[in-house]
Amino acid sequence: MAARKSVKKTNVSAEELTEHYRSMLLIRRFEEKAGQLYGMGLIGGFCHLYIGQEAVVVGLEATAKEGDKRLTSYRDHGHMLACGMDPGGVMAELTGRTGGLSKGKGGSMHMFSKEKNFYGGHGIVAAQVPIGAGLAFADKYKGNDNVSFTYFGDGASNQGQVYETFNMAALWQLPVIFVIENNQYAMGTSQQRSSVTPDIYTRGEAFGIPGEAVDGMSVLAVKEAGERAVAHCRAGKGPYILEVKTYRYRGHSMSDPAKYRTREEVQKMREERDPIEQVRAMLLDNKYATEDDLKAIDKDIKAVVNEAADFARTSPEPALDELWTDIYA
Ligand SMILES: Cc1ncc(C[n+]2csc(CCOP(=O)(O)OP(=O)(O)O)c2C)c(N)n1
Ligand SMILES: [Mg+2]
Repeated sequence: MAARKSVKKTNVSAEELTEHYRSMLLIRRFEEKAGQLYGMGLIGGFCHLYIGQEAVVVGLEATAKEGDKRLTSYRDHGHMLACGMDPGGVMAELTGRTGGLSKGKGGSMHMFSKEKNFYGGHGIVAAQVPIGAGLAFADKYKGNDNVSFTYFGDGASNQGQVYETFNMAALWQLPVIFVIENNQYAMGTSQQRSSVTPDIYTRGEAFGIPGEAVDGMSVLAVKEAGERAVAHCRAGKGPYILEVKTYRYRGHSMSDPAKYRTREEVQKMREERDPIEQVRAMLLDNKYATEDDLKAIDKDIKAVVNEAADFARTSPEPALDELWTDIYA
């Protein structure tokens, strides 16, 4: 780690900052473990890690209330952990075991939770965007003030169905927050090579949807912007766009050779902008925590993740006749 340059003072409480630290660290350690299990051949199929992007979902979940909906793409483990889904259930789904949240039959990209209002896990790029607006439509129809956090990527933002959804969401003033996680790449294609403007948040202008760009490596900046977006939606003023500028440290998926960017680019981001290190520095600088306190948190989280991994290894594989359950035809 590079030497810290400046002391970061904050008005945020010790409790709140520690909670953000814990939530982000849980995602980081969980994903590192998932990467290891994948390397050991215990996880089959696709596996897209969220490492580097933790501040986005943790900052936004801090603005959510009971009843709000959330859904995202295939890069979904962090979203599930952040809304409180069981780490063991998520990990066991990755290894295809009966204890998994889809009984081991969905895998990394296909998990749901009615209890936590998590509506997937979507493998088709941008497919979740109209669904997110549909969930917002249902809440508006029922007359409550819930919002729908609809996450998608910079690559997905070039899809036609996003603009059809913007039009309808604006027309019907739906309480949907379009969260664009701009991690600068869509598989191996950098945003400069695929998009006419680096500022995706402006793309709602034609529909009268307000939008803003947010520093996605800062959990506090994300939370602050999220509060504005949530207040707008709960007040019945229609949709809102948050383009959260972030970065993924790992490849697009576990099978990505990552030839489209340099190691130095990734290293620079890790050293200078890491969302967890930023909060760690704040906790120490503000004397909210000692190095020992932080070590204890790390130890707790490692225990949770190890327990999840043990469960994912020992939960039985689905029985053969499970092939014929939970299917349409
Ligand atoms: C409709 C469709 N087209 C293409 C693909 C293949 N594909 C999977 S992920 C991806 C890139 C999406 O990038 P982005 O939206 O930036 O999300 P990120 O992976 O960076 O989180 C593509 C093209 C797909 N799954 N679905
Ligand atoms: Mg992307």
